Amino acid sequence: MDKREYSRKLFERALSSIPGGVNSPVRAFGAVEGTPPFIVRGEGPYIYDADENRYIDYVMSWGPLILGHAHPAVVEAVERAARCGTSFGAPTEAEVVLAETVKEAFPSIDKLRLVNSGTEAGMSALRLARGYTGRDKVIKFEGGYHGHADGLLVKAGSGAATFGTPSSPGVPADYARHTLTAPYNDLDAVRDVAKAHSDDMAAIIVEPVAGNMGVVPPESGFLEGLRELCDSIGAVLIFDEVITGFRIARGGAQEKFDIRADLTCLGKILGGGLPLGAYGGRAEIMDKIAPTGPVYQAGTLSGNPVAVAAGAATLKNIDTTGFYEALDQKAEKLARSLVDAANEAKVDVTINRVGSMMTLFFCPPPVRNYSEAASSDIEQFKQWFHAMLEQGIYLAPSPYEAAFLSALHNEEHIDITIDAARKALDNAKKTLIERNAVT
Ligand code: KE4
Repeated sequence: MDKREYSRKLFERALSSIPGGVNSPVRAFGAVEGTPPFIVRGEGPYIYDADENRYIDYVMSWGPLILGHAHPAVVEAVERAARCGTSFGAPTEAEVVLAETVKEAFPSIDKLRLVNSGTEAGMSALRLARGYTGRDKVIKFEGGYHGHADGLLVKAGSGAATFGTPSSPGVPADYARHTLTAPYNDLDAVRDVAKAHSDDMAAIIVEPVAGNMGVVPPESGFLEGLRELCDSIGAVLIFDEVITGFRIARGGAQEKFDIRADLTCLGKILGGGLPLGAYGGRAEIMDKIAPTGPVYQAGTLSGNPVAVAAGAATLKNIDTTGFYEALDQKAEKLARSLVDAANEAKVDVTINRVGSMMTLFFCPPPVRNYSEAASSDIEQFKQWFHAMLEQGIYLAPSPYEAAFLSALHNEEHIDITIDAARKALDNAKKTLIERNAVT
């Protein structure tokens, strides 16, 4: 019996009207093959697909749903806002209140601008850093993702060349060349690249905990080294906290590691599952943004009252005593139990975890940068992914993503996940044995 018959039919239909049948590439299951379940609803830690299969969800819409799916307070706030009108294109008090709430959580933010996505936040922060410094060059890190703006779809240049080359057709090489790249956690490499262009360095943009090469924490001194480097060459330090903001602590990585960025990008949890992003930072930089300054950025639906209501309700409901401690304890139990299960199955894995975001890599430790993440066994990951999906555990369909817990994942969900993992890891081990037998 085809457990996902209706999803298959929907996918076939979708392919005729939407590129890849999806509205964001990773959803198409390209990295893991097979048909993506079409989801009809979510509730707490669960999602339900078009064939009424239920899954414990660890994607949580790629991070935003730290309160779980369809949290009553968020749904009620959205309903209440929508009844007053869905958009005005004019200032509202709710936007001011949300901005003040974000400033309380992020002391490095004097002023912020609401936008509609993490991509807009990264794109705008980049333009602002260039406008503020009058310089062109930006450093990003291999495996770092900051949305799909042209200046950030750049990969390491070939060989010794530090100049970035487009990671997508459609990005002019002349533009990509201003984005330089270096390996994550490699301060010497960053210093070399920055010093080679020190008179033209506008910014360094970094995920303070990487989430898009899988979870890779900053090694001790890495973020502090970037802070010192930016101060020494007059570049803007941009922390892309679209994932980490309100995830690993209320004040994100800046709170957790006690460090201040010059500009911060936010998204995901900020919008509670609705389209909302933000960028903010020191007033002397933010005042360069129109209409107070010459750097242009705008948006029809920026600060949209319905999205702001969802975000405000989310930030209010995570602002409770012990919220992160409880979440992190469950994440620690899950990570520890997964390592134990892999050791019992004699499968080499690395688990990188910061708070309630984690990634299981099929390779021995350590995983400190993109090239080490890319050395993990993709075939084993595919087996693992599908074995977990068949048991009702919904993981990110890519080895380079994070798993996220919500406040509504409880001990029982964790235990069910561990039981499923034990079976899935046995599958992964059999794959390894069969493959080794063949080779
Ligand atoms: P959005 O434009 O997708 O809202 O945000 C872009 C972005 C910016 N910065 C970081 C650190 C991010 O992780 C993202 C988006 N994350 C991906 C998954 N890792 C979103 C999923 C997708 O692209 O479908």
